Amino acid sequence: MASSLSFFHVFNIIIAIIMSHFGQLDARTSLNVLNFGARPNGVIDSTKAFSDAWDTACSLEDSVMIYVPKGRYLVSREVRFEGESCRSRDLTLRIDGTLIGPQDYRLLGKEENWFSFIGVHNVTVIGGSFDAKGSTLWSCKANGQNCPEGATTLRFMDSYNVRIKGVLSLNSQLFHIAINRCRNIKIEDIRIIAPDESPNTDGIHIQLSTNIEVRNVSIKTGDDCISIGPGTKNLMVDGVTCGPGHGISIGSLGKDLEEQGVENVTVKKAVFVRTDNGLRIKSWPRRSKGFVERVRFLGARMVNVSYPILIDQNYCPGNSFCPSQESGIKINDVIYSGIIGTSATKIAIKMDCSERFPCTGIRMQAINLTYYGGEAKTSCNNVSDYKDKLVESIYTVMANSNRLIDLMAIEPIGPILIASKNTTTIKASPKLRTDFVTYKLSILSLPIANYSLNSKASLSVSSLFTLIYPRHPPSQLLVIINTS
Ligand SMILES: *[C@@H]1O[C@H](CO)[C@@H](O)[C@H](O)[C@H]1NC(C)=O
Ligand SMILES: *[C@@H]1O[C@H](CO)[C@@H](O)[C@H](O)[C@H]1NC(C)=O
Ligand SMILES: *[C@@H]1O[C@H](CO)[C@@H](O)[C@H](O)[C@H]1NC(C)=O
Ligand SMILES: *[C@@H]1O[C@H](CO)[C@@H](O)[C@H](O)[C@H]1NC(C)=O
Ligand SMILES: *[C@@H]1O[C@H](CO)[C@@H](O)[C@H](O)[C@H]1NC(C)=O
Ligand SMILES: *[C@@H]1O[C@H](CO)[C@@H](O)[C@H](O)[C@H]1NC(C)=O
Ligand SMILES: *[C@@H]1O[C@H](CO)[C@@H](O)[C@H](O)[C@H]1NC(C)=O
Ligand SMILES: CC(=O)N[C@H]1CO[C@H](CO)[C@@H](O)[C@@H]1O
Repeated sequence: MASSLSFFHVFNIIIAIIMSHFGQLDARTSLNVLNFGARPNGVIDSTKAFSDAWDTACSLEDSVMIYVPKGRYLVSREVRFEGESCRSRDLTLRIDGTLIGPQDYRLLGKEENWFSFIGVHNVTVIGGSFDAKGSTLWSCKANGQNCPEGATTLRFMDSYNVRIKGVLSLNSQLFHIAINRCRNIKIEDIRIIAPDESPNTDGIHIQLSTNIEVRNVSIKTGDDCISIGPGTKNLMVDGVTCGPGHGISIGSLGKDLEEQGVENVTVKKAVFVRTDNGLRIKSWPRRSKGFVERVRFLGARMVNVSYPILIDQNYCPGNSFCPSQESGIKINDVIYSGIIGTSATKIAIKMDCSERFPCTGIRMQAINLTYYGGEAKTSCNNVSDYKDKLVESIYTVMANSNRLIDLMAIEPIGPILIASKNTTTIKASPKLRTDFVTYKLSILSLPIANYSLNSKASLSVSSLFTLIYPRHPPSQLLVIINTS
């Protein structure tokens, strides 16, 4: 008897464990916006339904999902999702439908945002299309009428632990996505679409925020694809296609005297198609305590880009607000590695730094930018220890450009270790000679040899690329293993 009791006891415990295991996935409370009065007919305004669903979700001490089924929902005013009084452990906004802005641009145009998330945490926005119908506002602006500034489609402020995934933003009035004073934000699998000529429609704008990841995003828009403002720290952008648009910009910086710096930014695997700029750092020529430190541009392909690599510390659109000053922004430790493709202008690399604070620690390797009309050129002002003449050597060899995207670069300190996708590692010890450098390579079982400037490695599976910095010990050697 006792043993059969304990049998049932064990059995019950097992059932309970299984239930709670699945409970993790299923037991979250799900709220359907249709039950709050949202109508998927594109006609009846669902603004209040979204706010009400959020308020209810926040009042629950649970994992809560707000579900937006397929259909078109008119949302003609700002929806503010405020987190201050949220009790839920985490909240998911799952959207299968399309949210559409009002025909009359003035309704949204007078709001700052369309969907704003203020002071939220543990929030996921997954799926959905946001069609702000910005074109009527842009034409108003193009006609120079008295137009409102417009609303940002999705804004996150003072928030942390947020994930935005699988969202499509169409024709925003102003910015598509803005991140302000946030931390731990993940943006992934996003598509952003607006025409070339749409004004101030930055794709993703980030400022005063820490630990931000942007992965696998495709951005076609009228302004910067990604703009990185003051106070951005620990940002990883991995996998972005940009164009049309103004490229990826750090800046504009230095508008204010008191300004936080931009620190530890990595942009990996970027593709720019016919954009105005590729990788840009820009600051106003104004006094400022801001700075840019530790930036890594690793692997980018340019297709007919006007300024593939640009540092512009004399950024002054319309020549207003620019007293004749030098930028106070100190730019230091920026690496460009594996930047290839075509420039639409002769000057493929332009660095116009502050005379007062010349750029320091600018390093380049494996750059192969060509210009249709002839040789691409570099223009450099006030870059410390960087002479125009030497720049020629930046144009290094690159055999299989398509594979570049597979490269990983590492810290340019000490011996080199670069791996191709085929994880074969290559070690090299730089040895400084008088004015150029020889590398000693040992590539697994391949012969050890010395290779110098522009020498082609006679290795069956590899091609050798070097960047030679006379006067400076090169910090990195880039080798591409051509596995095809
Ligand atoms: C956010 O989620 C994590 C785990 O997913 C949980 O540990 C934490 O308590 C949540 N934070 C809040 C403020 O609810
Ligand atoms: C990248 O994002 C798109 C949606 O924009 C998605 O369809 C695709 O599967 C994603 N790719 C990866 C590798 O996650
Ligand atoms: C720099 O940012 C990356 C994320 O892109 C992060 O993993 C790393 O820890 C940061 N480094 C420092 C020194 O904070
Ligand atoms: C490159 O872009 C410019 C406009 O920026 C255009 O005039 C030119 O035809 C393009 N060249 C190629 C080869 O696509
Ligand atoms: C640079 O890239 C072009 C293609 O854009 C290619 O034809 C050329 O061979 C490359 N140069 C070197 C030195 O690898
Ligand atoms: C490499 O160069 C050094 C001196 O520059 C020389 O002593 C050494 O024998 C060379 N090694 C090979 C494998 O050629
Ligand atoms: C990776 O490289 C090694 C030698 O460098 C080669 O033997 C191997 O076949 C390569 N693997 C692939 C998948 O290309
Ligand atoms: C110190 C230095 O190199 N200053 C240069 C900064 O750039 C301006 C504009 O090209 C030059 O005139 C300065 O000589």
